[in-house]
Amino acid sequence: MSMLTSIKRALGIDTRQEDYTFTKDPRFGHIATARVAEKWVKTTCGYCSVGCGMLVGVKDGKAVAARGNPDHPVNLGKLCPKGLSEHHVLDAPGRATQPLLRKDGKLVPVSWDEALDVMVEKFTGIQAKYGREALGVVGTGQLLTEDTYTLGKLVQLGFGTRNNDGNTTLCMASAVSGYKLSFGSDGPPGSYADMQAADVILLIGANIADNHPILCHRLDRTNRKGEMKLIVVDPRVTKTAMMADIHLPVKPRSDIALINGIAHVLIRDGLVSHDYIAAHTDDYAEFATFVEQFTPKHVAAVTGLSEARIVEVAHLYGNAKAAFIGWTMGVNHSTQGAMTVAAINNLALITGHIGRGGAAPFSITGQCNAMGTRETGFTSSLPGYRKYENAEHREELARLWGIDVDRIPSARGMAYPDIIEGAVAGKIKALWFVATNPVVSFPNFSVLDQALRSVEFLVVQDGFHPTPTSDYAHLVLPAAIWGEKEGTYTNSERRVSKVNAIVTPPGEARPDFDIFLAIAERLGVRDELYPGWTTTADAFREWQRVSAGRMCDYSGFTWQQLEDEGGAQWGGERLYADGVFPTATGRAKLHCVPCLPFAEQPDGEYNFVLNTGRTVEHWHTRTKTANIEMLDTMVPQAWLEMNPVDAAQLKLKAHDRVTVVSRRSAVNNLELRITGIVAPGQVFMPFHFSETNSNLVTLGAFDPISREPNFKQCAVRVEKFSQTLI
Ligand SMILES: Nc1nc2c(c(=O)[nH]1)N[C@H]1C(S)=C(S)[C@@H](COP(=O)(O)OP(=O)(O)OC[C@H]3O[C@@H](n4cnc5c(=O)[nH]c(N)nc54)[C@H](O)[C@@H]3O)O[C@H]1N2
Ligand SMILES: Nc1nc2c(c(=O)[nH]1)N[C@H]1C(S)=C(S)[C@@H](COP(=O)(O)OP(=O)(O)OC[C@H]3O[C@@H](n4cnc5c(=O)[nH]c(N)nc54)[C@H](O)[C@@H]3O)O[C@H]1N2
Ligand code: SF4
Ligand SMILES: [Mo]
Repeated sequence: MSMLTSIKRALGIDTRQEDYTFTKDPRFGHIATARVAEKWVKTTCGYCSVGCGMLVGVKDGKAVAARGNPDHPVNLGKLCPKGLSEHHVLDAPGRATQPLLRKDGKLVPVSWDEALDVMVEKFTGIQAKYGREALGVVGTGQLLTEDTYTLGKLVQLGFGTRNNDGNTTLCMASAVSGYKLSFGSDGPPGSYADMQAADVILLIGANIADNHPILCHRLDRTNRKGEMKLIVVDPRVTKTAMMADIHLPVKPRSDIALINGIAHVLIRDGLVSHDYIAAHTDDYAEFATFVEQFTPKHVAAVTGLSEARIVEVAHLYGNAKAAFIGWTMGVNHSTQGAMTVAAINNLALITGHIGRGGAAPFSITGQCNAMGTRETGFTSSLPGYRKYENAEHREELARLWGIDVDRIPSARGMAYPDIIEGAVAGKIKALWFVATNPVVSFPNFSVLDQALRSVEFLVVQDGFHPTPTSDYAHLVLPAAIWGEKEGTYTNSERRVSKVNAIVTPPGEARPDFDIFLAIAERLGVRDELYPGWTTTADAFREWQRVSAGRMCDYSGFTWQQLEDEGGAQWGGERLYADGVFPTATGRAKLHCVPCLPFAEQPDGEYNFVLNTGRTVEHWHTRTKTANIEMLDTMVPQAWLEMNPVDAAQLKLKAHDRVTVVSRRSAVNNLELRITGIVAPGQVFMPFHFSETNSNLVTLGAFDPISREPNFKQCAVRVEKFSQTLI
């Protein structure tokens, strides 16, 4: 061990990171100073949709440090623990470094040429045999916008299958559908700044303290201007609920009753804006009649809240100068997700709390580029929020691309859950997963397992291997990840930000974009679909032309400007300031939304409602965060939260190991946490851990409109874990 290393060790400095240099000082002896990176690369965080700007320090070709960009308007220099440790992902163990092809049952290394030749041969062979739509593709909200746009063209126009969707259907689909139902188009109307301008903020099913920490910072009391009231609607006492002025611990899935009840009180007590309703909405009379039944008494019975609380919250919302509603997965992850979003939009519309500073119904997105996927589309919409069923939209795209209009589908293909069920039913024979890990993230694992085993050819394109999903693959394509490629992400407030390459990808891993072009080449469509393209900048330029004049118009942006200015928001700070909506009448639609019980109610045998979600330290299926030591050691395993009343009844003690059993399967060996965070009759577990996979027990029930799964409620029982049972 060198003397320098022993000094570093003695000082408790991590010698592996080599982030320090030492100088001799006559007074203090050796002094450690942070090693100055050779350069700092500006980029955007690749985890969540807050979209923090960051600077990554590079030394000797390695990323050695990450800092918040003090000039970035989103985060003003702050980062959460995942952002601060994000550079470690670039040399984390477990990266996929070479293409692997299954031969005689085993995944063996092959050249890129062989890998892609086989892939194209298999896919086109299967399509020739079973029809073009026998190929299903599932992408992600974690690719660059340029990647997603390129992939959409490849799948829909190159392979000619409509069955193209993304993990975003497990996430944002209900918000997209709800916005379309109310406003005629997707597009979150507000901005983060509205959270500081609002005098009332209602957060529904959004635990932003864990999941959007830097956005949450804007709500911190020290950041509050004036007398803002924070109301949090969540069955759990989350960290965010603990910050609230009013926490509404609603019974699971009673949100629609609460929202309709608020509308009832607003109308009853004259707190609606008749001017806004008359000028900018349709179907108010029907709506007002519909919510008559949602009296405070009725709503109190459904939600478990007191009548007085419901009236108090309605009055706060109705009397606010500017009220903001933010929501995330507690709303979207439901068989009634799309309609719950429409109900939220109703509140904003009848009070005119939309299109003004501080006033917006705002879907907080999840993944770093969930928005980019929505805009470039080719899943539930055509690129640029165009509609499959609109002939003019299709013709416009055909003109822009110089192709025959017949090649553009006039209806969307299968959504993600339907692709999976289609594989089980023998309709989908080949599957391609790009940057998603469904074995951990898709509900009701046994059906997915059947699907993955049923297809004739399964390709998994991922930055890591093995993953629980790549273990099933016939072909694994090693991809570059965040920090190894260049392009843009769009955050929750429609801010398009620049993402830069910091290091080169490990081994033979290649950027997703390069992989798509190489496949297009083999399909013989490269010149037609991507004329002269070599880099993602080419994709960005075409996307600018395709989005020009649309709501999500990128035509005025340049990459340089996005990098220099910390991004730019398409649509400006807020949409619908003029009250004109992209519907046939130019008015928004009010919807009558019934509150239905969730699909699988607890009973004598399965007596708990299981809720699943997240914690600040981990990202989704942990392919990244399990490999970042400082994050994984903070939260190394999953747990189950249970109320003390239930634990006493089941004679369980803190730290007991338990098994969660549903009608479908069981999750073994979870640590029990006895806590008032969950109400009696409910239990909660994080979904991050493949070892204790929550989706073994969750339910395969989907929203009929958005196709989003009902991840947040299913019926389970809890037993003491017994080693002998496994
Ligand atoms: N640290 C971290 N941050 C992340 C992610 C991550 O994996 N880790 N993932 C990102 C992604 S993709 C997403 S989509 C977001 C998700 O962000 P969130 O939506 O905040 O995350 P969840 O924990 O899934 O669910 C939010 C809350 O919904 C509540 N809930 C459950 N049932 C109901 C109900 O019936 N009604 C109401 N009102 N609430 C209910 C849960 O108790 C939970 O507290 O986070 C993003 N940020
Ligand atoms: N029970 C339950 N299940 C849930 C949820 C829940 O709350 N409860 N939440 C749902 C939600 S909201 C979401 S968004 C999903 C997320 O579910 P997934 O999409 O399955 O989650 P990730 O772990 O983010 O998977 C992304 C994969 O892409 C790889 N990857 C990362 N970057 C790149 C890249 O640039 N290129 C390529 N090719 N690969 C890359 C990663 O290694 C990882 O394997 O989970 C859903 N599942
Ligand atoms: S809040 Fe989200 S975007 Fe910001 S540093 Fe954390 S994970 Fe990254
Ligand atoms: Mo998500």
